[in-house]
Amino acid sequence: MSTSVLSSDQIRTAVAEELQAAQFIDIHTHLYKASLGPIGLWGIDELITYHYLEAELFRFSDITPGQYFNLSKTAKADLIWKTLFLDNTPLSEATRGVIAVLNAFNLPTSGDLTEARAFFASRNLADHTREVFRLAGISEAVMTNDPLDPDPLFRPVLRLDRILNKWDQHWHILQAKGFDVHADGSGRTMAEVRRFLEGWVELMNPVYMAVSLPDTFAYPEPSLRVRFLRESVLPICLARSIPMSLMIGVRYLVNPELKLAGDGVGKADLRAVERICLDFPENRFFISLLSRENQHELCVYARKFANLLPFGCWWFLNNPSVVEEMTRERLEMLGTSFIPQHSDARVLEQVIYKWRNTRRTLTPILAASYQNLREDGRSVTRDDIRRDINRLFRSNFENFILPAKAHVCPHDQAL
Ligand code: FIX
Ligand code: ZN
Repeated sequence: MSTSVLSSDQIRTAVAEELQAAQFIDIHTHLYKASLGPIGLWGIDELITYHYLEAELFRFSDITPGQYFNLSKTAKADLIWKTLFLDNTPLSEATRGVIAVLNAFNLPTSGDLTEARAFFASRNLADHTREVFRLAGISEAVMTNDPLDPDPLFRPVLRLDRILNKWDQHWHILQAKGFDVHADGSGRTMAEVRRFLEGWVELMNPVYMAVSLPDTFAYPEPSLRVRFLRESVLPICLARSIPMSLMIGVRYLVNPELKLAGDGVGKADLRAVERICLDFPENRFFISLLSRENQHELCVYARKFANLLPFGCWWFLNNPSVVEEMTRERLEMLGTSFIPQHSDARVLEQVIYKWRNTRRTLTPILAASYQNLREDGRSVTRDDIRRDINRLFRSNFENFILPAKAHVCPHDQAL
């Protein structure tokens, strides 16, 4: 316990120390645990060929996407390394992140990749994963898909993009599995999709369900997507007390040639969020929006609907200049009742720089909030700061999913 009142010039140091000491929950990643086999991405070649860096490569190099995507993984990494890290200064968020990972393992940040490749090749993935989580200051990561057996470092999420966004390309898979479903949603399709999802909920025990939605997402609307949400997905979420994560604002493949790097962003009409929260007041919604222009109104909606929990600075927003603006307006309008960040890491070691950047960016923002409070007449203690950071990066999430899962997170046991 530390009830001693902090002086003005002690606040920032206390915030930095408490952020550093806290173990965060990373609520949205594309990581996979080691025991799932070679589907998880890790190591220097995956770090350097991250789709954020592929997008940046094409701005500095005259190689075409067609030529690039025909290269081997090693050749792609060598080209990106030379172009973005040697021939130019790695000043972008994504390039600096690779430098931060190399530095975290005392690896050279210039020259070629020989030593880095040898280092990562020498690592045992399960041990490496624990070391990476320790360096990142996270106790657990929530995966976007799948695991079928419990692993305290990783929590599963049931991802619904193929059902909700690409039913026309996937309905036959369910039919082949014996579900009485139809391309046009007729007959028993809604009930059968519910049965399919209930089976996966039973198997996976997901902490929440999730879907990425386009900037044009509308609700209500006479679409199969909305029928699936209303008749199949949200009733299960309610029955099983599982939150639903809606990540809205993607313009998919604005440049198809760039493949995973080809998605863009669009401002969404948040009346869809308003109506869903109204129509399903017992359901709980994690909401993350991709457009910077939607962020302030998301804070307003979060003040109207307690079943709406804003989370993260997603994707193109995960840059200090935008994270600062979003976090400040969230604190001003929501206090600590939101989740500031998730990593969205696709490559294991990215959590090291993504969470270091979050701590670095949030320190002055949180410190300024406490300074203002102190100047307005209420003293601030280190206990206040510790409690608030725990709420922002752990208990807001745990409480939102808690009714679904009696989860004793590994953080409460010595790792
Ligand atoms: O839909 C998602 O989960 C997005 O985060 C990804 O599709 C996106 O490519 C990404 O990894 C952004 O950081
Ligand atoms: Zn993601």
